[in-house]
Amino acid sequence: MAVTNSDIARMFNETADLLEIKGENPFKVRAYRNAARIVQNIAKPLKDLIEEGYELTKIPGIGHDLSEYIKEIVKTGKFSKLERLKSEIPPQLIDMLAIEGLGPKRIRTLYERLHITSMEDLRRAATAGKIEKLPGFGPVLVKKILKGIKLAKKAGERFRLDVAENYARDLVSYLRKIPGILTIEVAGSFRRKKETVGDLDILVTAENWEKVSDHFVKYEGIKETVSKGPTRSSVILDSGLQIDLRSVPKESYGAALHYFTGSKSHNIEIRKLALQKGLKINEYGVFKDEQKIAGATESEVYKAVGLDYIEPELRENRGEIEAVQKGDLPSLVEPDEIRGDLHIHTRYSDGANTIEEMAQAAIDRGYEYIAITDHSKRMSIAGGLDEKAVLKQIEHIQKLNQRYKGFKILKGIEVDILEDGSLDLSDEVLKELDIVVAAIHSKFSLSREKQTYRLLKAMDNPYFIIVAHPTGRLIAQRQPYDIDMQRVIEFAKERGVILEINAQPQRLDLNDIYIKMAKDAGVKMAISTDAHDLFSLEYMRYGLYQARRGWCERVDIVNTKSLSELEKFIKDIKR
Ligand code: DGT
Ligand code: CA
Ligand code: CA
Repeated sequence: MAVTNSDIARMFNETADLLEIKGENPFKVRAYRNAARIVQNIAKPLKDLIEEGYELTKIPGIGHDLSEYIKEIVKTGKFSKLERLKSEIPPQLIDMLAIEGLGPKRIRTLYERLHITSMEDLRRAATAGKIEKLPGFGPVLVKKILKGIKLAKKAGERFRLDVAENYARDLVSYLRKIPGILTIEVAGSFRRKKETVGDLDILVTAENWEKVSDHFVKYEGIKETVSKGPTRSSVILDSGLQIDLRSVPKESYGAALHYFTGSKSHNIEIRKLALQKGLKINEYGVFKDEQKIAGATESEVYKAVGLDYIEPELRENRGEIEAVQKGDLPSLVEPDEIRGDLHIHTRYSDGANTIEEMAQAAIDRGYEYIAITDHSKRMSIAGGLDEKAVLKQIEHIQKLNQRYKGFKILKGIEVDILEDGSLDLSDEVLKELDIVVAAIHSKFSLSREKQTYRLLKAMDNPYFIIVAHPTGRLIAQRQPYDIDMQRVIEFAKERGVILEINAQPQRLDLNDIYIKMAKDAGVKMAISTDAHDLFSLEYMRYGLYQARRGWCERVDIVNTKSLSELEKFIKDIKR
């Protein structure tokens, strides 16, 4: 069984939920939720770490018990504590967790007070007006629950790119071992690096499809085989992720890859172009009067319709076809152009590693610089720094910098933007720092007017350099706060400040659309990992994908600059 970090995190979260439904000790519940968060944040598969003989307890936050649980899950694919809990709780109570507005606490109340154990019980009690009278419920919530019961039946869930990547990696390495398999490639939205994917579309070329398909449906961790056919088989994994596996003839590979990479609306535009040239295009090739004229490679397909190759990240029908026709397709920013990371936490606030460890990990990645940006005082739950602590950290960094050659730690802060748009530290302290990253962490529900004013006012501070995670969204968890991004972008241009592309796969904030808007407005961006441990420096690539989807070139991204260029650029922002 191919166990990913996301699988482990999911099991820990489920365990926490079920313990809470049972009314267990809140500390125990919280311990599992913390564990899930830690596991989810480790960029390297725990399975690999275990195989390499790495001692898991060395990972901050993972103690002896947790390390044993992880080993059990990786080894067996199951978590016995969770299995036991599942057998003790009516299964439909667990399903209710998927309903918006129903968390473990409320489910417990429903069970204790009204003896609800099934969706049907729930629906009936809701319509009979019994639920709205319970403490912590009310008519608005009951409406939401009734809607949720319907939604739960459809549940069109999408998967975050990093989560899908975990599943894809393991499945592809399983498929690779099948004898006679020649090539494997994941197409679809996954190849376009969309922030979430609906399903995985995998293309294979093989000597014997039959055999490949037989092996495929035997993959461990399959919940359901949807279909098994002559050119395509589909399964659903335990996590709910659907996999479409397709067999492609070698001579049509490029045409198939192009077709199944999409997007659908990009494909439609390409097909229109082909028709204008008297050509027909489909997943088997490009045809002129029934004669195949192209199809082995994607470049061939594009060439046949008179175009240069278009990178998958651009294939969203957002102007890429006109651009390529005019010869001004962007030359997208590349991973090896990134020279540093400008948003990093350490143990000084809520990070798991020391400054020294983060710096070493950055040096190992070949970076020229990082900015240490711990939280400011208002973020006291995260152990934020007051003015004295900032000055102490500055001294520490200055001392450390004497050690390095060709590498520099920039003295920074992630300063909290308060409700009125002022910053959480005084200018006297901010001016001692190389780089001030600022973010909204509270009062998400302000009106659009107020929220926008709050951020613009903050950006007007003379030491303000980068807006961190500008919209505050968490993918599939939290909506962005209501803010006029058009105005934020205009003001960023006017004021010369930098917008962050937060690379954490659950944030990706700015998203691809805003990135393109910012680029078009001439605003510079920083791709930053917001790393809270050294593994998370790996997140850089997720930010890069979105930057590429937003048409960014090297010049649009400030952390492609050399240290001296960057220092000059920052100096010019300060007033
Ligand atoms: P997803 O899975 O919702 O994240 O998005 P995609 O883009 O992976 O979409 P999916 O899985 O439905 O289909 C994979 C690709 O197949 C899609 O990007 C383009 C191609 N495709 C699917 N249906 C059609 C169609 O009706 N016409 C054309 N031209 N292409 C299609
Ligand atoms: Ca797909
Ligand atoms: Ca599909």
